[in-house]
Amino acid sequence: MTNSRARVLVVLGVVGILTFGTITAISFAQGRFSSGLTRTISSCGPNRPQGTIVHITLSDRGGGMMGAGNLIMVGLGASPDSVPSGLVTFIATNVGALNHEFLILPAPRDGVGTRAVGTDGKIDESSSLAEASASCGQGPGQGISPGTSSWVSLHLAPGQYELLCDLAWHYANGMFTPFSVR
Ligand SMILES: [Cu+2]
Repeated sequence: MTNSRARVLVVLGVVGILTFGTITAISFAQGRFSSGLTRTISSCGPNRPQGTIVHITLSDRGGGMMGAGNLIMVGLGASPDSVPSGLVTFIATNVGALNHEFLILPAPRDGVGTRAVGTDGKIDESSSLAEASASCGQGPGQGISPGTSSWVSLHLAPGQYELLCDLAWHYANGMFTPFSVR
């Protein structure tokens, strides 16, 4: 190999490395190499949250068809799960890929998770005390879409409560948690 040809190859190699590096950097900047598992959570919430703040996390690893016999992984967590009586603001954030909602009801006599589920996959909501199911909004709505929050405030007396999501089959698949007011 002549000296000049070797020099040309070295230059081409350097140009190639620089080009690859630039494309890689641009791709990272554009998020092309992101795992796809990270979900952008919008920062919407109440302007001036009142009373005790409870953060509700609505999650799933679901998808696909839902029905009486189909299992989906759904979950509902509350932090904290016990508060003093009085005004409480629940801020429910959907970190999953499915729509969800948030309801609070007095705990059933036989304990959380024991409500009857109808053929439509839902429970009897008639004793619901409050609902947050608006995407980036307060109170009832069309469901909390992935990556958004909904919130609701209410006065709670001491007692045992159940927090849940009543979209079809979510309760049946475990989307509930106990909550106590002391
Ligand atoms: Cu749900």
